[in-house]
Amino acid sequence: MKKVITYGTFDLIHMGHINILRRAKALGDHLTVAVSSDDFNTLKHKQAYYSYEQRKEILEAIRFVDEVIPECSWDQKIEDIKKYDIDLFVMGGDWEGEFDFLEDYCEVRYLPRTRGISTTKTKEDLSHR
Ligand code: C2G
Repeated sequence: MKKVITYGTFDLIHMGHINILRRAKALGDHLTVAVSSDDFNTLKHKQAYYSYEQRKEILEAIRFVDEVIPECSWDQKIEDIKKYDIDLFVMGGDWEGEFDFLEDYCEVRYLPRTRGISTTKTKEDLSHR
């Protein structure tokens, strides 16, 4: 069984998130999503609308997602890859190159971002209505 992992905040789920989850799952048999904790979002200078628990539950309801774990620090990826026996690490293209160091532990692939959509844009569009 080929196990895939991806990381993110996944706030206000949109088609950009769905597209990366669909493509990541299609590259293997099992997809683990590490969703940023509220404290880690603070470290990322992100203020999510939905709490960690809500974002976790939403992700668990998406049929491409098999397992959701917390992302609490920048430094847990190598440990996660070993602990969850991961074969493939996937991130959107905005992270191109940032996680190449993981190639010592598993395959690393960056997939093109979905153009024209982001959580920030969603919030801005809604605030101007
Ligand atoms: N994404 C995408 N297309 C978009 C928006 C996001 O493909 N239009 C992808 C991102 O590239 C990322 C994933 O969706 O792979 C989640 O995006 P965010 O929730 O913004 O996550 P981010 O803040 O990039 O956190 O340790 C890694 C970090 O936790 C990633």
